[in-house]
This record gives sequence, structure tokens and C-alpha cells, in this order.
Amino acid sequence: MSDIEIPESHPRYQSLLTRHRIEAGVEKGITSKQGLIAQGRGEAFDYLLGEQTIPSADEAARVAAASLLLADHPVISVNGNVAALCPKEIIELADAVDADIEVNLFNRTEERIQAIVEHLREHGADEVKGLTADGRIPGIDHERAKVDADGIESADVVVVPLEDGDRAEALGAMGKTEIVVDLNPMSRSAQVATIPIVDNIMRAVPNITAHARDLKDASRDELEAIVDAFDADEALAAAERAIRSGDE
Ligand code: PTJ
Repeated sequence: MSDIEIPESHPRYQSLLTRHRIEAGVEKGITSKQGLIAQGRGEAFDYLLGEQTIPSADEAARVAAASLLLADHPVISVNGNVAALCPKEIIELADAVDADIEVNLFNRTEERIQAIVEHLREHGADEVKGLTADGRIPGIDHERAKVDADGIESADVVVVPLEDGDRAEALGAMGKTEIVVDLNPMSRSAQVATIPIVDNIMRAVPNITAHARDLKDASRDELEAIVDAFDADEALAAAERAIRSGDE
């Protein structure tokens, strides 16, 4: 999937690139049609945030990096939108924090899982989980509950970008540390997250990776101090203030 020619000088370059990638994802069978609607919802919030990473989101990305570096078994969950928007960046993050990548879909079909696994391999991923589906998230309906037993089911820290609220809540109930990337601070996923990052996935993922590289030599004590100092409610309130006032 190649990007169309959009001059980088175009004032809406990032937004146009994002739309193109989602469209191409639908054409390639990796993104669901509902993914187009989800992207539109996200864009509206991004516009209100000034299409930039606000300071509270940058801090949350640093906390996410610390939490991933402390984890015993971190897993990055990938859906059809994430696969289309930032496959290379997901693989770089997984490398930086030694995490597994698992395809986990809201509108689950075996064909789409297979297509996404292929797509991630084309972008350089070695192992991608999600096809075994021998584990379950308790409390949600059958298809959406399917996960790999040696992947999301046994993870202690999960990155769930653009997650639906039900499943985000169910993963939290399993006792996992949940890192949610969602442009809407009022969405249920962001509200139930251990670490909500209110930012565009296209900016948030490389930002977590940059923080992880920066924190690579930090001690466990230092990493734990970063995680302990984080206040999720305050991060969400800061994002809401930024949306309402136009600055943070
Ligand atoms: O590929 P599948 O089948 O797993 O389906 C994926 C989607 C995203 C279609 C599915 O999970 C879904 O319907 O999600 P929702 O309930 O529409 O929620 C998507 C959330 O992601 C919304 O709160 C949006 O604001 C947010 N969002 C959309 N685009 C972005 C985003 N957040 C960060 N970056 C984005 N680019």
C-alpha cells in the first residue's frame, strides 16, 4: 500500500495522508467500513485539539513507555484502523519495548485477521499473534472476546488503540494495565484506561517509542516513580480543557 502524492507543504498534509491510508486500508481488506466512520469521529476531536500533541498527552505517552518497559509481558493490540494508519510505527514500538503484536478485531473475520497479519509482515513484523484465538476475554460476546492465550490473555500491560468501550472495560476487569490511545477524552475506553493518551495514533505511537528509547537506561525505581506520579483523571480533564478552550 503506497501513499499518494500529497505535497508535505499542504496545510492539511497529515489529515489527507491519514484519510488516504484509511481508504487504502478498506480497499486492501484490512480496515472495516466502520473504520471510516471511526476515523471521522477521531478527526473531529483532533481538529479541536489543534492537530497537535498536547502536553498532558505527551506526559501520558512517557508514562506509557515507562509502564511498557516495566512490564513482564506487554502486548500491542492492532485493529483494522491501526494497521492501516501506522504499521511501521507499531513494529518499531514493539521492538523498543520488547512487546508482542496481536491482531484483535471488533468486527472479527478470519479473512481480515489474515490480511492484517500479512500487511504487518510486509512492513517487517516477524511474529504476529491473533490467529490462534485460544483465549477469551470474560464478560463480552463470543467473537469480540477471542484472543490468544499466550498473547492478550496472559499480558500484564496491553496497548489498545481505538478500542471499543465494552472491551476496554472487560480488559480492565481482567486486572491488566491498559494503555488506551483515543482522541476523544470522553469515550468510555479513555475513561476506563489506566493510562489514557488523548492524541492521534499517528503521533502517539512514535512518541511512546521516542520516550521508551529515552528511558531505556532508567532504573526500575525511576520507571516506577514515573508511573506512580501519573493521574489519569487529571490527564483526561486537561484534554477536555484543551478541547473547550483551544489551549491547555
Ligand atoms: O478493525 P476493527 O473491526 O477492530 O474495528 C475498529 C473500529 C475503530 C472501527 C472499532 O473499534 C470502532 O467502531 O471503534 P469506535 O467505537 O468508533 O471508537 C473509535 C474511537 O477511536 C473513537 O473514540 C475515536 O474518537 C477514536 N479515533 C478515531 N481515529 C483515531 C482515534 N483515536 C486516535 N487516533 C485516531 N486516528
